[in-house]
Amino acid sequence: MLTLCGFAGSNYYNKVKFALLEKNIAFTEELVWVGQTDPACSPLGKVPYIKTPQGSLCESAVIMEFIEDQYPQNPLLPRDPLAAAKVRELVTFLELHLELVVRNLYPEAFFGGKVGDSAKEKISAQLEKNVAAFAQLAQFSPYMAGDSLSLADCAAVVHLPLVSSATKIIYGRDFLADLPVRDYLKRMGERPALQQVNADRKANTELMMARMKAKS
Ligand SMILES: N[C@@H](CCC(=O)N[C@@H](CS)C(=O)NCC(=O)O)C(=O)O
Repeated sequence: MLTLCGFAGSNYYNKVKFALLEKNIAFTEELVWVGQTDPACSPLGKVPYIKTPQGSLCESAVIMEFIEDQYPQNPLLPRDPLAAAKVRELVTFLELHLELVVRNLYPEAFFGGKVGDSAKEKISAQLEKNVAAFAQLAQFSPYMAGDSLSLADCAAVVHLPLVSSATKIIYGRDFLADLPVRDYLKRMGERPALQQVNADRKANTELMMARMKAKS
């Protein structure tokens, strides 16, 4: 049996969890907060990581590829190599060019910290450019990479809401407003797997905030 380790407030944790649920793979969850990770499983102390009877794995993109290879049912990658690479291309844009950029705003957007004005300007310019590039690749028809659910949707459903909410909070404008993201997320929100992920995320986020408050 596979164990998913981390916490349900984490977007990268939820990407893996959504894939496991959609693929109907049996798994258990182990609640591990940042600071409590097992260094043998996650040398950088990040979540998620997984434990399998054969060994552990960290880095969500690597975990997703392993899951696809190990459990071929309900595939999240097309068989055609170029189509599969187009899915990975979208995941790279979602993570490297959107989420990792907008992540620099989280301290102020969500955790009561402060981000400097010059950093905000830099992030805004970078996001502007990266969102326009992402818009050229994303299909929303009805899924991120076309007519079937893929790894790109697993990434999109967890990262896009953060891009929208962080930019709205910091700049007063949703940088994804011109893309059909709201309709897409509404459609995806009809899936039981995403309903479960989101319900668990809300409960865990409250727990995380209470923990942070108790520590400060
Ligand atoms: N590249 C990593 C990113 C994971 C990540 O950033 N996780 C966050 C939680 S959402 C974390 O563990 N942060 C703690 C840290 O970076 O020390 C992945 O895809 O798994």
